[in-house]
Amino acid sequence: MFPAAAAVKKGARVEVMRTQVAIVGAGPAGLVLAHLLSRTGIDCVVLEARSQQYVEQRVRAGVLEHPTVQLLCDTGVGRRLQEEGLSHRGIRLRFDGADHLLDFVALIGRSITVYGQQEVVKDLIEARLAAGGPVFFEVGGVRLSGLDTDEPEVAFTGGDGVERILRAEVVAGCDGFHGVCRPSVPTRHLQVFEREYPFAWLGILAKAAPVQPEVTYAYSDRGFALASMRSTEISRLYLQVGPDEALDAWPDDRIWEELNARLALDAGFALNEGPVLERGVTTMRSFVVEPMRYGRLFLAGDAAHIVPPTGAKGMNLAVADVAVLAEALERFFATGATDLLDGYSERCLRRVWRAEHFSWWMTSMLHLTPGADAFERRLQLAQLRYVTSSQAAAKSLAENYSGLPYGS
Ligand code: RFL
Ligand code: PHB
Repeated sequence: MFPAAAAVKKGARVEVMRTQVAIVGAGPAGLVLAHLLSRTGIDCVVLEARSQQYVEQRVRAGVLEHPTVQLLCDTGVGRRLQEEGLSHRGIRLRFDGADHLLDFVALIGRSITVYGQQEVVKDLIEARLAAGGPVFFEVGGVRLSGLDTDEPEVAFTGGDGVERILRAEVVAGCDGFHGVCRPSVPTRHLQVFEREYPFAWLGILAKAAPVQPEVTYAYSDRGFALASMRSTEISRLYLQVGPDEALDAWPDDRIWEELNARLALDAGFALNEGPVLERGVTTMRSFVVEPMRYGRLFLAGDAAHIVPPTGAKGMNLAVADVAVLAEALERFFATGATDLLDGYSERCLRRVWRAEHFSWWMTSMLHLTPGADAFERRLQLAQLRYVTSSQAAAKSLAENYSGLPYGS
């Protein structure tokens, strides 16, 4: 970081700092970007509203695509992921009382890895702090200004109560769907594309050994269920519920009973049950803003787009965005050329829209839409039978799920 200077503003002490890239948000997008930039000697400062402990414990995604795993391993933050991550050959689709394995390795030669998002976050924070890179946790009052100039600024209050101004050449808006970066862009400069779904996911983390060997998506007359895991001892399980579902309505017994009913197999199936360690309800939404840039502000990850979690794409898209952004910034700071920065939004959006389609398609195929008639149900079953019996259709699912190459 460049040396901080002290200035006096309206009687209060304001610390002015300089950096090349101000990164707002220490989720996967912000932390991977900071990691990639630091490796090429680009100075950056990360600002995070929550505490370190909070971001390291926030239970979210679990499936890493092949390109995400490759990027983390190739850039030196994949040691624990390789040791503790569960490498899976594919996924299972469960319907008609039977399991249908989609073996991605056999279909397209690529696997996926189950490794919790908070573990990725922990690994990245550890790497950043070990490299002496600044991360300001528990910041408040983040305000962006000068985005349409060459000297944007981010004002914030540090966790220590000190008012600070961060002067940068570029701001990376990695602050998620509810952050401040996207709303800092004048609305006439952004076009919003959006879908809400008439259901949500109730998710639990349980101290119970997973029974099924792969992540299993179940289509049933009672609604969708998903059986995933975090380790050989910890299960991650989800149930489709109403969009405004109250958690209180779901005592543990009801959750286990409903999961077992939706995951039933003709040959018999029962989950291992155990203490519920964490629970929450997630609403389902598709959302994209175009372009992913305004002046010197570049939006990445959930700040720019949201997918319903059925395709396991959200975190992977966040990593893909910042891989593209890091390459563009590297060129910009090395040569002053803006061509890659100018192409950032378009390049990301091609891949984003492919993932949006895949996530919407998986969601539509697997969930019970309230009020759906027999025609819609027959269409869903026809599609499920097709993707599990046609090599061509199975390959298409495998290619999308395991992750398309960056820039495609
Ligand atoms: P994040 O992770 O939301 O990080 C944004 C960070 O910005 C901070 N922040 C601010 N910091 C400073 N100032 C402000 N004003 C700020 N406002 C916010 C926040 O505290 C936070 O730390 O966004 P990012 O980095 O773009 O990463 C996106 C992913 O987190 C998200 O897409 C995934 O979790 C989505 N997702 C899944 N993605 C996958 O790739 N595979 C999966 O299997 C998968 N499963 C899931 C999911 C998301 C889920 N939920 C809970 C939404 C399953 C679920 C249930
Ligand atoms: C998870 O393990 O949390 C998970 C797996 C697959 C999904 C979403 C979440 O599609």
